[in-house]
Amino acid sequence: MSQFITKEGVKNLHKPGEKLVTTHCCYCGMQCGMHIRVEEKTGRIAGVEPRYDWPVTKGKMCPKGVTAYQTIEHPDRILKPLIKRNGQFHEASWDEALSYIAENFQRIQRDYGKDAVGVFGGVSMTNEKCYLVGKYARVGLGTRYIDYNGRFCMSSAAGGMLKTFGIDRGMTLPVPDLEHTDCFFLAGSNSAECHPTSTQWFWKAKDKGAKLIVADPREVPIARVADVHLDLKPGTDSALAAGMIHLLIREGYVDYKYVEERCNNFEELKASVEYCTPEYTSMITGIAVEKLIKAAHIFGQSPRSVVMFARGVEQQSKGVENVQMYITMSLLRGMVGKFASGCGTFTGQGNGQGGREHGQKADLLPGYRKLTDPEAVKYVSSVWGIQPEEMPKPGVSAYEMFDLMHNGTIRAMHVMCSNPAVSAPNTNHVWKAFEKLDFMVVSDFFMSETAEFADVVLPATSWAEDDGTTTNLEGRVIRIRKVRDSLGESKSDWEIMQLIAERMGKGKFFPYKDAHEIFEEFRVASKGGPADYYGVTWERIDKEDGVFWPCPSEDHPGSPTMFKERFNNPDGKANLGIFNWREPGEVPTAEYPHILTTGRVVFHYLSGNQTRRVDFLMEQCPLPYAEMHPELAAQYNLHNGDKVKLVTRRGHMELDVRLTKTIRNDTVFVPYHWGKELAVNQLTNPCLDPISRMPEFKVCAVKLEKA
Ligand SMILES: Nc1nc2c(c(=O)[nH]1)N[C@H]1C(S)=C(S)[C@@H](COP(=O)(O)OP(=O)(O)OC[C@H]3O[C@@H](n4cnc5c(=O)[nH]c(N)nc54)[C@H](O)[C@@H]3O)O[C@H]1N2
Ligand SMILES: Nc1nc2c(c(=O)[nH]1)N[C@H]1C(S)=C(S)[C@@H](COP(=O)(O)OP(=O)(O)OC[C@H]3O[C@@H](n4cnc5c(=O)[nH]c(N)nc54)[C@H](O)[C@@H]3O)O[C@H]1N2
Ligand code: SF4
Ligand SMILES: [Mo]
Repeated sequence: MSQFITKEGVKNLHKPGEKLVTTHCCYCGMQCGMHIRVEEKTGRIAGVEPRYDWPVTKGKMCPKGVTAYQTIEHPDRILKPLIKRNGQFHEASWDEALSYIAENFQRIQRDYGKDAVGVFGGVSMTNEKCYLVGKYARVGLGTRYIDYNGRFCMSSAAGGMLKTFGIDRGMTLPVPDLEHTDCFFLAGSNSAECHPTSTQWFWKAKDKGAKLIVADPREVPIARVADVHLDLKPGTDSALAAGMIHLLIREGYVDYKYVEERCNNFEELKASVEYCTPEYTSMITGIAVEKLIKAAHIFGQSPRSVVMFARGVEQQSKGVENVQMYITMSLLRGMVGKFASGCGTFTGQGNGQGGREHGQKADLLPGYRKLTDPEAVKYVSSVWGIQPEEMPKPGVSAYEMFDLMHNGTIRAMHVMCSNPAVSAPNTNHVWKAFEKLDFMVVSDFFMSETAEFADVVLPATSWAEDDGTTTNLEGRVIRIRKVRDSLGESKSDWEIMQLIAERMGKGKFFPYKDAHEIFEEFRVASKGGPADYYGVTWERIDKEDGVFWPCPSEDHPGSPTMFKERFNNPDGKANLGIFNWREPGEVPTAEYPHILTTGRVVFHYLSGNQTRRVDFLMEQCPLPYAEMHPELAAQYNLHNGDKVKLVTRRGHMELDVRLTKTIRNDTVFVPYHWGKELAVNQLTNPCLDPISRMPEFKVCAVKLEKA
């Protein structure tokens, strides 16, 4: 098979006897366009080809994306329901598994009330499935306790956007516009490893002279070509942004007309950053004064700038404040709502944007409606065919659900599309919570560290075995296509929820024949809400290369650029942040003298349950490690490859030392894609942001010992 380049660009070719199914990668929020090659005779998957005509990713893919197809027909796929008896899983029929689940859910709800059963969802699922998770919990099971893995991912970005703009849409501009940007300020984003195909836009802009500023405790790959690398101490982002804002004001870079017309709080902001001189900022953040000044001049002088941030900034106990302060930098320059300018978050999971808008969150209903708003409850109840009084009240956030499992409030769980035994903070607490449950169900296509705790494991289909939509990092709703029939007896997540709801006596609320029917209901459920998808249809998505929400009607063009005229707050203005320095939940002490931060590598995805099964990726990165500066290592006489014991107030583990000069000498970085004794979340701090309830994955105090 080959590709060839014509005058119009690269063409995809396929072999005789194969068809190409057009879809998107299952992993990150870039949602790279791809074709999957399918053998026509057998229906089996033969490989993948990037999609050159997809406007966001233009034929680029990363090592995870080009091998993702290998997980679909992987021999480890769970093909039949599994029931645990005497500590061992045994294959069972669907009928047996469903009866067993319904019996137990009903018994527990009879004895302890409806809320004793909880639901934990995930946003690797399509919009159709994510929408149904909310309805399944609230109507199918009648419980208030539902939350999802996006709480650990996008919740602080959401909180910061809502506070500032009055709406939470990941980027204020479409990705292809980035080519025309003059300056990028990237904070807490390892984009070259985590959103690899985004870098083509930075390169294109850089070729035309754009400047790049990167704020990260590590000199991540993208920082190596930056004009300024702001190597801040983890947990000091709001102070860095305040220092930049101080300089923007002092050096005369504020667009006063824009601020006057479109923003609130300028005087309070100004007063709050008055003392944030470069010297003060340097003292808090550890960044050299000259670098701060250089960055402010570059940013302040750029006619079109974009501020982008990611989990480095957001996964902190002041994630919301950090986000608001970084957005404020963009607002002071008058950038938001203008061409090739503005700000955004790098959405994490494939459907991290869409999956957070339609009711998986403890306090949200479809269309980003609030469960505390009686009008919203009335509307969604009418779409669902229930009485408003029947709608459960808001529950608690993801990590707080584990506390409720400990104290016996939650006695049964259905976890789907998430592996919190690896990915939740303070896993020792999480593992004990799962052990305490009376009954636990997991839907996954692979056995996972979480599924091992379950009483029943249900075989879900993979991303390539059903139709649907996701919403990418831009807010563009796109089509995921069925590539092959369900493997073994696996069923789509929506069908699994529908079948359980039926057994719970709620079948009439779940009448769907396919994902499209769910989409049609969900359009109506979102109608009139802040995340309005009513005007999006599957046909339009195909015709228009995706549709950007908000899109309230079929003749509405969608909203690629947000806030051209007004923001979504009642007065139409944006709320600038007001600086109020506070420390992270843990700071280094004599006993725990260093900082631990965690994150990702290019070769693995999240809990690793998918990528740890791909040989090529495992060859590149088989194990986690402790990345540290040679100066820090020298204090403990540690060398490359030595074993180091990391100890925090919550746990300890041993890891190989990896020395590099690209990290601060007070910080240790560990990737989190492995489970059990290799899970760095044994160490992380579950200290939560007061607004977003995001745990502080990015900062805690750690002690090192030579093992
Ligand atoms: N290869 C790969 N790609 C992925 C994923 C994956 O697992 N693997 N996951 C996807 C998902 S769900 C997500 S959420 C995204 C995450 O994408 P990113 O947020 O880019 O990834 P992280 O590695 O979590 O963190 C980014 C950076 O934050 C830095 N950092 C740590 N502490 C601080 C701090 O206090 N301040 C600042 N400014 N920076 C800090 C770290 O050094 C790290 O380089 O990636 C998506 N893409
Ligand atoms: N220390 C530390 N911890 C972190 C982070 C960090 O930076 N540092 N980042 C956090 C972030 S940003 C995130 S997003 C979370 C993610 O953490 P998780 O939610 O645990 O992420 P995944 O590994 O994607 O887990 C998804 C599980 O569902 C399965 N799965 C995938 N697709 C589907 C599907 O369509 N249906 C079903 N039923 N199953 C499916 C996979 O096999 C896998 O077992 O981790 C968080 N944890
Ligand atoms: S950049 Fe993200 S969406 Fe694209 S191939 Fe890699 S993991 Fe998949
Ligand atoms: Mo994420």
